[in-house]
Amino acid sequence: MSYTFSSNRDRELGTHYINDGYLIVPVADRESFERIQRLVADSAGNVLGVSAADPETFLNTIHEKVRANELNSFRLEIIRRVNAEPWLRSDYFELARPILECIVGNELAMQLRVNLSIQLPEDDSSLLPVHADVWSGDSPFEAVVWTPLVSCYGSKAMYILPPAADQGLREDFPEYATGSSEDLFQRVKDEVVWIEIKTGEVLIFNQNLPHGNRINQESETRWSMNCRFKGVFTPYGDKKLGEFFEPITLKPASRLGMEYRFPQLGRDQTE
Ligand SMILES: O=C(O)CCC(=O)C(=O)O
Ligand SMILES: [Fe+2]
Repeated sequence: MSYTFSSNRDRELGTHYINDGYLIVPVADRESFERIQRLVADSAGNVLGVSAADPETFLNTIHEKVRANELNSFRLEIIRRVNAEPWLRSDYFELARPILECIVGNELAMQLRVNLSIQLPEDDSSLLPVHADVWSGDSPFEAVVWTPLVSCYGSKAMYILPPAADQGLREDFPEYATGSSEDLFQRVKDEVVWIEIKTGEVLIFNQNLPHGNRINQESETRWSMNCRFKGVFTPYGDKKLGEFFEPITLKPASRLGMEYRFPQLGRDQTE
């Protein structure tokens, strides 16, 4: 008989995460989700000088109020405002705490700023071409928690290349490494999985796999937030502890270990 140290459920979720590259689960804390969705909608409303009655309808129809050429400064201003709320990051963490503990660990580092994406219908000016975060300096130990503030389907969503297809791409990679990201997308477009996800759910994905988005051809605007998490003691890429990540759930034994200094030997003993 072989022994195991994790529950059946953790092993099952872990296998899905490894084989599919992502998991979609209900938010662990519905109130936190509603607070965050409301904060983003109210911040957007304040920037525009209008009131956001029903947050989801307001966000879905923001293209009636914001033009593509104003979108990036609008988005950055909302990011600034929502990240100024002291509770934002702890509420964001609560959306995904159990799945993070299952997939990443229970001593976690969290990105200092939660990001926001807005994809207006038919707008080609704010797309994220196919990429893996790890290609541009993220640590391969990071996972992304991606939260839709409106339901996402079709081209309103993001896509990810599953691990099996990523393996195939690796064999052809030298051909594409110097080409355009559009060539790379054409190579994988029939193999990517479009993530269909509703409000009240959260996506956790492996950012080592190629992913991105295309022009949103649906009639609603996409709003999603994303934030990276990793085990505090796993290796860091360009995004360092203190500058980009902050420990959020250090345990007492780790605190003691990090602070520990051996007692100094007396002068006469060292000479
Ligand atoms: O939201 C998207 O479409 C892509 C997000 C992304 O690339 C990321 O969170 O790393
Ligand atoms: Fe990414």
